[in-house]
Amino acid sequence: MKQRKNLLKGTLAASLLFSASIPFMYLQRREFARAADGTVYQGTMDSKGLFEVFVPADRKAYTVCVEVPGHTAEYKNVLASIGVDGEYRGIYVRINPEDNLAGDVNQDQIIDIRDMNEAVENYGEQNPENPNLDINQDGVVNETDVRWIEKNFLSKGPLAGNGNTPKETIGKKGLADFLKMIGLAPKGE
Ligand SMILES: [Ca+2]
Ligand SMILES: [Ca+2]
Repeated sequence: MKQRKNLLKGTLAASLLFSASIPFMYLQRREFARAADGTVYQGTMDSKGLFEVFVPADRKAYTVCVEVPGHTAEYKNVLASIGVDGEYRGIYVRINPEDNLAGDVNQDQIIDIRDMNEAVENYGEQNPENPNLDINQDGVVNETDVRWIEKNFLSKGPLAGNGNTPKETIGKKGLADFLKMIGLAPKGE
């Protein structure tokens, strides 16, 4: 008997074209579909960021997730319908290019002063223990990474809980104070 499968397809957030310093094929990331029972189906991605995940052709709902270190996660719920007899049925899952926001160092799905704090504490570190610190994946915690936190400062990813509010300061220290600690000035100053 032929295995019937649905093909879920999507394009990786275009914003990653700018936040990653390396080609897609070398990018650390994970694309997968999760069924309601927790079963995970790994996907594949081509060099242009087009990804595919095959899931069984049934009436279950699947959550398609794209995770990239240092970025907020993106997901889409898909109700996969039964495929045509013996044939693959393609469903396009579109991922909003504005999502997978760069700058989420501590992976709480928001970008705030806590991410900046951790980046400043580990500034200049090579191949950091927390891979989320190296947002552009060039092997070092550097200005490029810090600028992404600055650019998306106080943004929330789609998986951030309602009670998860971005923090603007730690004590009395804000973005400019943390930038100053590593010899940088805020953009536009
Ligand atoms: Ca965060
Ligand atoms: Ca970096």
